[in-house]
Amino acid sequence: MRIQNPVRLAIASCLLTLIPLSVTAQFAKKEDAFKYRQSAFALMSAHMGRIGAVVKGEAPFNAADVQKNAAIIATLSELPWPGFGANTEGGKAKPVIWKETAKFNGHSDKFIKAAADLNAAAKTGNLDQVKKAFGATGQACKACHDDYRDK
Ligand code: ASC
Repeated sequence: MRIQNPVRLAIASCLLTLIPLSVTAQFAKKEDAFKYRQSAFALMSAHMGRIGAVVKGEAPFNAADVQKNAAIIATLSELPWPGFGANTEGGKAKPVIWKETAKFNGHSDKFIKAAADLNAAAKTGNLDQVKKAFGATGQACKACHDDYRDK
């Protein structure tokens, strides 16, 4: 096998980053959209849980670990939304999402902002700031679940 030319590899990886998220998030079947968005939420929940244990005093405060978890949540916070495109009604999502898109997008924007704030708070290494931002992020999760997720 021929050794890859590193310049070609670099060009290829640059081109890949130019593929917009909207292209990578097209789904052949609506079940694929359910799986995609639910996977993103499940991962966020796991990483919220890790910070939550610290906030509740059930786990020791390790600033570097909290930073890693917050950075992951901030990245994941952007992912589910292209999974709520046209013709993807169903799963645990209430049909009203597709009737009040602007309101739903308002919730997702607020959540993305809260997750970015949590990421910034984690970088300070200050537990009180983490607690405050974690509470706000949890509220943003809950606000959307109350209106838009089936129990
Ligand atoms: C979490 C998680 C949620 C939200 C919600 C906040 O960590 O998994 O679904 O926060 O419980 O009220």
